[in-house]
Amino acid sequence: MSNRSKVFITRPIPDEIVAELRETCDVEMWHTSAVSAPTAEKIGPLDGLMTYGHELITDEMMAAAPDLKVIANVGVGYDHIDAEAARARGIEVGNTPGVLSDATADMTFALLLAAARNVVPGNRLVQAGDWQYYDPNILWGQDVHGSTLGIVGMGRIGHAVAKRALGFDMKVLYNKRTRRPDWEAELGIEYAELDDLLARSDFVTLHPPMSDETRHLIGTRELGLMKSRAVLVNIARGGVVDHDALYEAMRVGKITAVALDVTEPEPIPADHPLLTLDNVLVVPHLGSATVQTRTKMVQMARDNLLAGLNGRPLPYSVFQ
Ligand code: 8YV
Repeated sequence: MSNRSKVFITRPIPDEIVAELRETCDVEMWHTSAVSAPTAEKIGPLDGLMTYGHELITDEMMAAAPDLKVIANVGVGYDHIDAEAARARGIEVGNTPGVLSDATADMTFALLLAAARNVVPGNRLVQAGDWQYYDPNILWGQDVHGSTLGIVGMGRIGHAVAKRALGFDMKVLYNKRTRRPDWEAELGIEYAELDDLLARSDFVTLHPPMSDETRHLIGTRELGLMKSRAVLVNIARGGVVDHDALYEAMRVGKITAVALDVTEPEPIPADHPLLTLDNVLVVPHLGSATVQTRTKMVQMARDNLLAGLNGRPLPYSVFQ
């Protein structure tokens, strides 16, 4: 009987890392865009699983996999994995914290600036051949510099966003379950209760982890508290914002613009009502999508996977 570990990778990763894993493991990797969600049947024979994407990994699937030692997630958020069930079954779960904070903060600012300054509608207009003469009265946006930014969910990514905001001379408010007086001192940022933050901010960016507590954190009531000129950016998880409430708010122009890196569900259906609105910008979950960052994330996941398969502590365990 072979003592090579059986490993499954849910999305393509760079060839050199697959080759490295193949030195000691039998590796199967989904290659096409027509991937289906992992099933108990698929996971059943595995020793190790690398998740790249957000398909659910349930207790039922783990129950079917008596030899599964490790789930190595490519990404920091692991709400799609039932980690408590994994822990109870003695399965290690690893993620990739820290390495993607700066890329995700960069993308937060890309979305914030694009939404504030009509980058996408402007491009659409030009591409449509509708730029016939210079019109000084179209597509006025909102000043970013000197405005107030409210950061909801102040972890590593929120911290990186705050640092960028200071370069734009923004006043920064933040909301987090546990206050960070050290970050307040370091960055000159101010703690605010959520309602207060929403009422005072010109820009609100969302970064909390997905949980029962943060599901639909932003709904009709919260959108109602925001300034009419406000811009909202969600780069956390789609479920943090109630999309029905958001559609209604954006339809009536309750706030100026929203930019979503994440949606519920993902992908957002092409006929989703939100996509009919000009003040809604949606990109396909690109927060950490840079050559440098995604490469490092996959390397970290590889390190977690190999450690778990070899009975060593994971370098980046979600249980630490
Ligand atoms: C990844 C993310 O793109 O890290 C996360 O939580 O959502 C993204 O950076 C994703 O997890 C890749 O699977």
